[in-house]
Amino acid sequence: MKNIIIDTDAGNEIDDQFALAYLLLSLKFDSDTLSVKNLGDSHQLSAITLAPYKHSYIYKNERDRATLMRHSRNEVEAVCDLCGFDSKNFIFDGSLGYIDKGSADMQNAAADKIIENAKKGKEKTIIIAIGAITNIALAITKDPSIAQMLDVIWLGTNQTTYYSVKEFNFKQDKKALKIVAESMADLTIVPAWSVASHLYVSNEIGELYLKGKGELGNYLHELLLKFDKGTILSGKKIWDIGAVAALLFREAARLFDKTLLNKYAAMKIKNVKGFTVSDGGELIDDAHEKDVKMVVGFKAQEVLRDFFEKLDKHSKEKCG
Ligand SMILES: [Ca+2]
Repeated sequence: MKNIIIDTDAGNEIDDQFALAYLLLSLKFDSDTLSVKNLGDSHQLSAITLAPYKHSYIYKNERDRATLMRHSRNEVEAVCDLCGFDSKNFIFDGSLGYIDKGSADMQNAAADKIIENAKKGKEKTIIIAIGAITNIALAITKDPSIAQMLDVIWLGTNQTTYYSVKEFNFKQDKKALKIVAESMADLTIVPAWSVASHLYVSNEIGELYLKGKGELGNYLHELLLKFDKGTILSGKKIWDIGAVAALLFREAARLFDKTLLNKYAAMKIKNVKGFTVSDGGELIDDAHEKDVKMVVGFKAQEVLRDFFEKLDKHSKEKCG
């Protein structure tokens, strides 16, 4: 059984809530769209860890980091509850500060949980990381021996062809990415622009596929409406489900043949040799031996369809 940890800053935006729900529902239901059967037979969620963040789009005036982390915990608890997952003893607070700023908390429950999982598993622990990558870097710094037992899928940076790579998750803690990229951990990066940015849910889509889809659907719909600008196609990029999708696409490929990844899983990945972060905070390559996997594209509409199908199944199950 492969252990999965999801590391989230759920109090920041709304996409983490979708990603957590997508992961929990994907452990429960087969995917008709992506041809992934029984993910829950081979994978289990073993912890939810909370990442630092410095401001919130949904708790607008809040700046206190400890309060922001409590907001994340509340959001995680709410989504787990609506998915029928008992989150008691599953949520672990992470660092409030960043390695970049020299303010990271070396002692934190999230990093300890990551270390514990990496050490106990026969197989690598998968970490779906959808915030600043601080907790994972801290775990590796604290016990470098665990790095080779980590398989990190991180939503962050932008494609290098985009005008800037300084995306929110990356720019909060660049040194953390440097530590993870240069470690022995497997690292798959799902860039925000222009990969996850295709995962756009407009109000019109929300009306059709979120609203009325059980309590979970209504909760996610309410979150979406926080970004309603009252215009046609107003909505939100649900970036973070891209990291869960990368795991599902990979599983779809594993079930067929890895060499057929692009054909069956509809996700294109390139290997970047020696990928890391320069002292000046820029993304560079050829700096060391390890390959990092960079997702350069996937069929976003398949991901959204898969998510909405699973949400529909869940709502029907809950209703009766
Ligand atoms: Ca996030």
